[in-house]
Amino acid sequence: MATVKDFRNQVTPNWCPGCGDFAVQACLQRALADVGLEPEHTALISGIGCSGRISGYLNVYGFHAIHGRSLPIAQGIKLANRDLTVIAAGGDGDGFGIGLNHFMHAVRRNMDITYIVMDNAIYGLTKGQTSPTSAHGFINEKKSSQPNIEHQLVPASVALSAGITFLAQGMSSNINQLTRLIKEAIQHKGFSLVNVFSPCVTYNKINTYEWFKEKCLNLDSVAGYDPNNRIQAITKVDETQGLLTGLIYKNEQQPAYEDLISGYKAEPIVKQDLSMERDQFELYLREFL
Ligand SMILES: Cc1ncc(C[n+]2csc(CCOP(=O)(O)OP(=O)(O)O)c2C)c(N)n1
Ligand code: SF4
Repeated sequence: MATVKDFRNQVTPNWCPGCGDFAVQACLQRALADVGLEPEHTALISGIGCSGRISGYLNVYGFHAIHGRSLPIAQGIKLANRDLTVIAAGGDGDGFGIGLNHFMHAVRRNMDITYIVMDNAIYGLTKGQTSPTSAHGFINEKKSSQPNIEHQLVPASVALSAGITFLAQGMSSNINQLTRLIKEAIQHKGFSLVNVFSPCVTYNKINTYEWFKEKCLNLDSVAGYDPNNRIQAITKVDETQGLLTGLIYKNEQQPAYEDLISGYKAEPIVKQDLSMERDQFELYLREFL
């Protein structure tokens, strides 16, 4: 059985010292080992951004996609080989800005993949512009003297309104909770989102580790909170403006997209003879052109 070490590769991440994404990588590696996966049965597809580099840092199949497009690629991979555990990952700009449309459709489609967003409320890679999760009034003094005039998007609200079947939020400074949430997300049969408050220590001097710790309500300590209750989930997200961690909502009754397609015979992609397919394709062309 694979250990945490088996999920590491030799590449040294070039994230800034203290970046929250280090913890996400560590928790993901631990979660993959804990659920009993093997590297060759796992694919990690990431978008563009500092966070998007994560697919190069794990010893699993990796695909560093284009900006905002990790989810369509992840869904294609899952449909092509349902034996793979497919994880998509990226930043808040990647997932909730340019990729928001794909996010909402992936949610309502409910394919069995896990999406991990490293939410630092900023565009880190491009040096600190506001992102969809930057608060109204947010200022990055290095970028602009003007406060953000746009209003913030709350990913958890968007996810719930699109019909998500597994919704969790964690923070980089709480690795036990984050590892547990990633494990549960991977084990969930359907689309799961783990939105992680993962501070950018270089460009975001407002939404720091301390800030998230102080502002976020930890659902683990809320007596009587029932993550199976959608109305409770919507209310809690609304009350806290999305500043909460823990398992927010889970619906195990809805079948995953791929289970609704009849007649699929699971066949690992590696066993397919692609040259045969090419020959057949040539014959097809000769016949019809
Ligand atoms: C189509 C396209 N538009 C814009 C960019 C420039 N760009 C690269 S990363 C990025 C945003 C990164 O922010 P986020 O997704 O939040 O990730 P982070 O770097 O904060 O981890 C942008 C706008 C791009 N690479 N491709
Ligand atoms: S710029 Fe920010 S998000 Fe990017 S690696 Fe550095 S700390 Fe992390």
